[in-house]
Amino acid sequence: MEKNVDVAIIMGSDSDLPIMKDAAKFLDEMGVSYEMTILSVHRCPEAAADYAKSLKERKVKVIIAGAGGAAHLPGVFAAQVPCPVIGVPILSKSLGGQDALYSIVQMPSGIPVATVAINGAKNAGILATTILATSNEELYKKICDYKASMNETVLAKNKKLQELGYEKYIESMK
Ligand code: RP5
Repeated sequence: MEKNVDVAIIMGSDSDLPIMKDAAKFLDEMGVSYEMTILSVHRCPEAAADYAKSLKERKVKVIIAGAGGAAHLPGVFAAQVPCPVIGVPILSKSLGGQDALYSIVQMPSGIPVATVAINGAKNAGILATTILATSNEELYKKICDYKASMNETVLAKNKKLQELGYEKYIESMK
């Protein structure tokens, strides 16, 4: 029997994995349960449809779907599973990821896919966690802590810039 998870990370090919791992990494850091799957709605449409059915039956809460080129994967899952779908357009050599970006973001009315930047898998992980945090106090606190730590990091960098000046700052970055 398939286990239950909060998030399903799906990608169209193993060539997407080096990017999509960033979503998994963030979910690991936040302690969010997920599963990762390689499935193509073009190359293995029946297996993809079976998996969409399984996600619906298991009431998975968020889907992160990454694909490149004519990137139909996020939209096809959004059409079949009643949970938020976050699409990650994967950079391709030929059109610089714009093919996937437009394929994912330009969904017809009625079937939305929340689209992050080209190769923006980490942001997809953050967004998925933020969605789950709306009904999970522990995750809500973790997201607040994450944002607070970013805040501190930037303020510390600015303090250093004021103290060192730009030349020494750049030197310190080497
Ligand atoms: C898409 O085609 C995949 O999501 C991948 O980004 C792209 C290329 O796939 P491969 O030819 O590398 O398997 O379906």
